[in-house]
Amino acid sequence: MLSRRALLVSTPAAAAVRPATLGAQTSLPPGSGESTSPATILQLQRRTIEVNGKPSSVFAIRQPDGTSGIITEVGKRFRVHLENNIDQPSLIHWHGLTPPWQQDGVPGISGPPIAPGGSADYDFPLRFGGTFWMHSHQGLQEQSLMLAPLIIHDGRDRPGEQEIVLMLNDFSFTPADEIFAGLKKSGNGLKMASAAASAAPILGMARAKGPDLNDVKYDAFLANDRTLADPEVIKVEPRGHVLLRVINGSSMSNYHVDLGQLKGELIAVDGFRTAPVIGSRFPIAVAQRLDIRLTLPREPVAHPVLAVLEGDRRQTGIVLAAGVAAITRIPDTTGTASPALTLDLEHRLRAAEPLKPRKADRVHTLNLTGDMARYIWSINNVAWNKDVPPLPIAKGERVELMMINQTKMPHPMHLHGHEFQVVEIDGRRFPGAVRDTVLVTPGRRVMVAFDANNPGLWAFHCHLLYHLDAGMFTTFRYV
Ligand SMILES: [Cu+2]
Repeated sequence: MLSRRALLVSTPAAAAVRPATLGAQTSLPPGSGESTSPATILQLQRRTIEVNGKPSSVFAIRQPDGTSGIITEVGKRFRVHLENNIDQPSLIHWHGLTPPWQQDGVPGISGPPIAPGGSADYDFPLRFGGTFWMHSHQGLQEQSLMLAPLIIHDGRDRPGEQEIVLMLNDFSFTPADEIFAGLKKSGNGLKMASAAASAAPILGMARAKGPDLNDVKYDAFLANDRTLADPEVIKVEPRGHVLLRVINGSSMSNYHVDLGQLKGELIAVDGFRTAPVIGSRFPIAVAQRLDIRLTLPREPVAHPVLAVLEGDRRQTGIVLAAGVAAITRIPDTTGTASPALTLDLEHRLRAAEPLKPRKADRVHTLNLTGDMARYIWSINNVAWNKDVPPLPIAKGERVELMMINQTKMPHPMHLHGHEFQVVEIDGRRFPGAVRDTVLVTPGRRVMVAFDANNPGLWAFHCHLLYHLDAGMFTTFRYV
């Protein structure tokens, strides 16, 4: 008999909310979970942060010693005991990892949420290293910072290199459910009405009138929980080497990371290595990560590392202080608005370890659709509900997903449980980046390929939190 240790949710209340689709939770293969290293304890907590001089109650995912999230190593097992210490159900998704499907942390798909006071255990091998993160997939908790870094060290870490994690978040004093209600009531409806547009946008319109960005107006943008009024200042060495791990943990906001005078070497996206790209400005969509290697100049200077909201002047960031350097106040708006994110970098990225070339066994066309006036977001005009059947694929197949954005908003599309490779943009084939979240900008067509090597029921969705909640979500299933 297999042991039943895949995901043990320890409260009866939680067990009552099992997902119907694939039945009860199953087990890990025999022999797994035999590691003798103790599980890392992670606790879902409430905490108070101060934003713009005002206190705000938000969430945290922390170890008992206060460490946010997890730093571990490739080759080790991901052994975690997750305790829900908040007063509402929750479940955490290990974004970018490839666990057995029952441990993927999507309520109603992978398993039930953990009831208040309950806990769950996770145990699976870490197949690859890189910059990942974890976040709640329950309701709108992610907006209240129920998220943390998940860093897996591997051979890319150079000796003597200083590692800096930069977590980006959008922040509002308005509760997330009120934000969502506001979007449904008036948000995009007004914008669309004023543009005299129909509720069924077409490709040509999306291109002709320009994108529709930032449908939530945030009170602040955070870099490691702080704004530029009081940014985190990190000591670095003149001539020192830094590996900057940028995580866009925002609910709705895409940015350009701006290194100012510094030139960085982008070496990985979403944890997966790419051929290096040198630059001082890199786009990062919601849920994506960038690994950027920096070499600091010899002069003692303070180097701001900023993230500028797309299509907007607002920014956030941290300061790298090399030696004894004067630190001047950085305004939270730039002089000129940042452009919308494009697919230019995506076109240029080349995977360091691409998928083996192979013809697709199956292609799914996924039209990204929406009714902006009613704030309903959908895939192939179907807004997710529990009766939507999973898309079929079969074990061992090479699957290609053709995503066609028929809306005026950009959608960062995320596949759970598998890494994919970007293989085509607007009909042009190329061996692009391996990653787990790709931005599909308005009117564009992006194709990704993946190998169906992790059977189960898997989520695929737009990572903009309110689009996801409004229905731009579907599933794949195979055994
Ligand atoms: Cu979306």
